[in-house]
Amino acid sequence: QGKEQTLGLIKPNAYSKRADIIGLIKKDGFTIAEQKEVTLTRNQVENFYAEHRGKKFYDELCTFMTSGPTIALLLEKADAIKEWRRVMGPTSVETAKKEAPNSIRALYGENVTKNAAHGSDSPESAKREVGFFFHVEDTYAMIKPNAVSHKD
Ligand code: DAT
Ligand code: MG
Repeated sequence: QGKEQTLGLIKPNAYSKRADIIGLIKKDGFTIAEQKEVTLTRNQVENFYAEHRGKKFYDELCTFMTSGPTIALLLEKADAIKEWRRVMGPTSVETAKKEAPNSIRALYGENVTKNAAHGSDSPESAKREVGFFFHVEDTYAMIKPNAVSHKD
């Protein structure tokens, strides 16, 4: 069976637990093909989470995501997109603690905003989100702090 790729993020509230979380990821059989640490700018987060623009939690989400370093992971495994969302657990930490007590969000999340991890939700979003953090030279230079943006 062919391996699939997905984007995983360790969000700023869980940065201090990154070693534990990366340990769980490896124990669950993922290959970490690429890894980088980045403190996202407001503009980068607003682009990354553009699908949520206009929702009532959008501003709080964007503020949180710029509050400290994020670890971006290019994860590989058979059925990686679904598998990674299973390992992360539900978006709501409350629900995660009830329904998936060993999940990353149950173990390391604080609330629905500071929920420790991100994972792509479809092959289309995985392609976009992997491209956002990796293979920057092939897409828009949105992450590399010194790169020239095509939009300037
Ligand atoms: P997921 O991260 O599980 O894919 P999502 O795409 O619906 O969930 O939302 C993106 C992030 O936005 C989520 O990880 C945390 C935040 N968020 C979602 N719903 C929220 C809510 N009702 N209140 C506060 N933050 C929310
Ligand atoms: Mg989502």
